[in-house]
Amino acid sequence: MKRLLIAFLVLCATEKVSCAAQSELPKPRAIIIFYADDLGYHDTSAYGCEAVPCPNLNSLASQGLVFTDAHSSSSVCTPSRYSLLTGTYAWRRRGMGILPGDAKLILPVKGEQLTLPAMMQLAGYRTAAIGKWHLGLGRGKDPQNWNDLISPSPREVGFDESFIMAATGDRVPCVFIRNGRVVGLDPDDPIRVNYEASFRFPGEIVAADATEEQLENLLKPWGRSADKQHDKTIIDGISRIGHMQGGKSALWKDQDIADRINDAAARFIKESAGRPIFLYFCTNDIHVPRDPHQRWRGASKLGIRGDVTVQMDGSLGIVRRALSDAGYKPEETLIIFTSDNGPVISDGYSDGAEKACIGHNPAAPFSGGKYTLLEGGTRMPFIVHWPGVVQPGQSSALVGQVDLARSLARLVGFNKIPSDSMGDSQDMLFAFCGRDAKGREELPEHANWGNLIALRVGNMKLLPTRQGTWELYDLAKDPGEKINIAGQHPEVIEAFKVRLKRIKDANGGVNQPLWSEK
Ligand code: NG6
Ligand code: CA
Repeated sequence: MKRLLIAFLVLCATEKVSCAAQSELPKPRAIIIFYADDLGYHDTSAYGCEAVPCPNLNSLASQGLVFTDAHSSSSVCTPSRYSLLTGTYAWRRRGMGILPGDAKLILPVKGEQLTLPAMMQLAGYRTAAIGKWHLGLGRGKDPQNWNDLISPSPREVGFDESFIMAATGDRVPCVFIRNGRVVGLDPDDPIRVNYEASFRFPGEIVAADATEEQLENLLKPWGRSADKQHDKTIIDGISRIGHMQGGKSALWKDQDIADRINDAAARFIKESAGRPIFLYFCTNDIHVPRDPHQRWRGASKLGIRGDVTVQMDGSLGIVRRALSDAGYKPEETLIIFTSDNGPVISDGYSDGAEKACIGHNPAAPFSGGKYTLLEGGTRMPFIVHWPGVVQPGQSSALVGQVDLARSLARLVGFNKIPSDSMGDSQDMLFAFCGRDAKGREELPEHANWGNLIALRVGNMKLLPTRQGTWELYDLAKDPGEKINIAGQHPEVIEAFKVRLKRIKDANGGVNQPLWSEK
């Protein structure tokens, strides 16, 4: 009885602390998620890589809370973005993976499930998605019509404004889409897209079929040796994944992509001045093809890959300047900087990165990177910047990007999350704000290849292999996951497997259909 009473008193005391802490947190007028693409834990000076100077990120890091154990939900793009925006694990959905550029929208639209942006709208924020999307567009069985209003698009998911690339820089269509319409499209030159490898548009010269001489003329010098996926339609001197015809006036120039995304963000911020905003800002950097604007060439000591990282840092500077110009004071502005998946050096083009990055482990001190289940796959640079509210420093709390949905809901005072929404998101607001040093107790990590799911419990990690065996690592002693201690701890393996099964079975389980298939 006495023990119960003590437990009760402790609980009350904790509750009191929580309430006090909650009321101390003001509601930001601007919330920015700055989402880099393929940026690894050790890819910037803010995380110790001096060869890639990122002054804007350094400033964010020195004034903000730098996380050392924050994770994307997956080691590739689409599932990570899906999880962040829905607060649910993407691996619950059958057929989830890296989407082609003509995929249908896989996010729930309003009325299907409450997403993070739709929640922010309900909480009174003006919302925007700017930059890389890669979550599909449109619904229905017919092929995508790029020449009309594309719907559903980010608008139906909860974004008031959008200026996006449909998929990735290396996938067609190579155009920007503003609020569901291709920007700069000439109706007399309609866009057609096809993703069948053997398909050819009449007269199309794809890199795969071209003669040496044609390649010489058509491709930028570094684009000469693209792999078998990236050897289709040539646009702006770079061969892509997929086929595209038409839309000449709307095609992007790769060296201008960052500037166009930055301009769209600055415009949204300026036009929103005075109103609360939620900006989901997704850079194309540092994904392939890496083709930085001339002014960033040579900006790093790590070649082209380092240069696009510095270009990404420039985007951060522009967003921050736009915020301050529009009157959003630093103490009213929450900026969350992170990346969608781990790093990759060579990803389809021989762009010189491999040679320039000799000796650079972009995920250091971890192993693996993009596509993998090792820590490098999902352990992300993650900085929370909110001067005056979040104390500068470092946090080793275990948190997931999937937790942003519920944490931000609490921050903005939204307490009507339907029972079918954000089911995998945990309220980690205090961890994100530096008031809880621990974060989650457990966190699944996902790799698309083989649809494998690892489980972190504290510093221990259970890792399934593609051969059907299990490995166990103690990351506190072995961050590089080199020493498999599964043999010594069969009981831990069994206990973790039970936990993992419980997580998988929760919230509708696995094998749920994609929203685009409903
Ligand atoms: C892969 C591409 C890779 C990249 C990736 C998507 C091949 C062989 N590789 O399929 O180049 O485009 O998809 O990256 O095609 S992500 O960051 O959007 O997940
Ligand atoms: Ca990515």
